[in-house]
Amino acid sequence: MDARLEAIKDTVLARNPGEAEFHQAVVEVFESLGPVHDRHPEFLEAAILERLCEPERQIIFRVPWTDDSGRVQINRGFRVEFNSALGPYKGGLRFHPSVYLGIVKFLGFEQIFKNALTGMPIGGGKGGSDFDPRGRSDAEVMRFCQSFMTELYRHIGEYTDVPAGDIGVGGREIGYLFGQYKRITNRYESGVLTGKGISWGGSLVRPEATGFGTVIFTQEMLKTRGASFDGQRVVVSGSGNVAINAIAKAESLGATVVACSDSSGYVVDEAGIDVALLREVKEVQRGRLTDYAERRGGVTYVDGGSVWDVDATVALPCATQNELDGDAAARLVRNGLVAVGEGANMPSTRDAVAVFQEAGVLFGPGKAANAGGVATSALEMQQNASRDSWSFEHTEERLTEIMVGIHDRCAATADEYGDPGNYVLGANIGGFVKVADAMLAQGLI
Ligand code: NDP
Ligand code: 2IT
Repeated sequence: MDARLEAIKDTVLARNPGEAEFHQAVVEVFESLGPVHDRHPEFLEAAILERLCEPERQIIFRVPWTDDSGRVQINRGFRVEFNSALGPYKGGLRFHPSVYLGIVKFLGFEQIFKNALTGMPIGGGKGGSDFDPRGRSDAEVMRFCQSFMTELYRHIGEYTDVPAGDIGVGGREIGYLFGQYKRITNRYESGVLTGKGISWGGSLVRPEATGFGTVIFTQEMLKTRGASFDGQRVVVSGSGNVAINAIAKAESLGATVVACSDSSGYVVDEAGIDVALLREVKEVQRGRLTDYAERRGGVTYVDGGSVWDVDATVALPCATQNELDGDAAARLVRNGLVAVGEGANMPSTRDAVAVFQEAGVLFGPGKAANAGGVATSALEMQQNASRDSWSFEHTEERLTEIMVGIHDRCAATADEYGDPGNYVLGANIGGFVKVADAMLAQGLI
C-alpha cells in the first residue's frame, strides 16, 4: 500500500477497534487508491479519505418486542448513514444474529462506492439488527419490524435515508416496516423504502435485480474473452433472494447450475437446479435446501461441508461475507474455474481474491457485480417520485444498461490506471473518484 495511505489506514483501524470486517473493506479499497492520489494531491489536502472512513452519522438503538409466548425480547438496531455526497443515504437492512457495528460499517462503506458506480443519485448507508428471523412466526416478525421502525422512522425519509432489504429482510419485512412508517408519520411516502410490493409502490424487477445483475456483469466479463454463460458449469452459494435469481438468469443464458447452498449444507444437482421448485420451497414455504433435495429426488445433499468443493467454470458466491477463502479459491482454480461474479458483499477473503487474480480468473467484485439491486432500488425511487410504474421489459432493459455501463467503466478505469482486466482496481477507483469530486465541491462538511 502507498505509504501516504498506509498512515491514514493505521489511524482508521486504531479508532475503530474490533471491527474486523470494516477493517477488511477499508484496506481492500485503500490498496487500489495510491495511483489516484498521485494524480489528485487535492484529495489528500482535503482529507477525503479520513472523512470517507468516518460515517456522517451512526445510530444504535434498543428494539424491544414480545414473542408469541409473551416473553420480552431485546435486540439491537443499527443505521449507519455513511456518506451523502451523491444523494440520500441508500442501502439495505440486514437481520441476522451475526450483525454488529463492524458488519454494518463494512456494508455501509462498500455501499458508498457501489452506489457511485451505478451512476444514480444515491449516497451510502446500511443498517440492521442482530434479530434472528429464523423460526419466528409472521406475527413475531411483524412485532419486531414495528418496534424497529418506531425508532428508525425519525432518521429516514425520501430525501434523507432510504433503506431496503438485505439478508433476512425481504418483501414481508419491508411491508411491515412501511406500514409502521406510514402509521407513525401519517404520510404515504413511497420513496422512503425500496423493495416494496408491486401494488403499493414497488418496482417490477427489483426482486430479481441483484441476481440478474450479477449474471449480466459476469456475462460482460466473459465476453472480453470471447465466451458467454452458454455451456458453463456454474456453482452458486446461498439459496436466498440473490442466489435464486442468479441461478434463474444463468440458466436462461444456457448455463447449468449444478449446486447451491444454505448455512446447513449444499445440494448437487447435476441436471441443473430446478429453479421453479427452489422458489416454491424457499420463497413460498420458507423451507430449507433439505426440503428441495427431498422433493426433487435424484440429487446429492451434503450436510455441512463447502459448496466450493464442487468443480465449476463459473462461481457466483451469493450468501455472505468471507464465505470463500484462499484454499477454496485454489481448489476452484485447479478444477478449471474461469470467472467469479460476487453476488454477495465481500464473499471472497483477501487471500481468495489474490488467488483468483494471480491465476488470471475473471473476478467481478461485489461492489460492481451486485450493484443491480441498489440500482433498481434507485429506479423504484424514480418511479415513486414520478408516480409512475414501468413494465418489466423496460425496467429490465434499464438494469441491463446500468450493469453493462458499470462493467465498461470498471474495465476502462483499470485500463486507464495501467492494469487491464483488474475489476477490483476499476471498481474502487471508479467509485472513489466520483464521490471524492463531489465531496471536494461541497466543502468541508
Ligand atoms: P437472503 O436472506 O435472501 O439469503 C441469504 C442466503 O445466504 C441464505 O441461503 C442463507 O442461508 C445464506 N447465508 C446467510 N448468512 C450465512 C452465513 N453466515 N453462513 C452461510 N450461509 C449464510 O439474503 P440475500 O440473498 O438478499 O443476500 C445474500 C448476499 O447478497 C448478502 O451478502 C447481501 O449483502 C448481498 N446483497 C443483497 C442484495 C439484495 O438486493 N438483497 C443486494 C446486493 C447484495 P440460511 O438460510 O441457512 O441462513
Ligand atoms: O447490498 C446491497 O446493495 C443491498 N442490500 C441493496 C440495497 C438497496 O438499497 O437496494
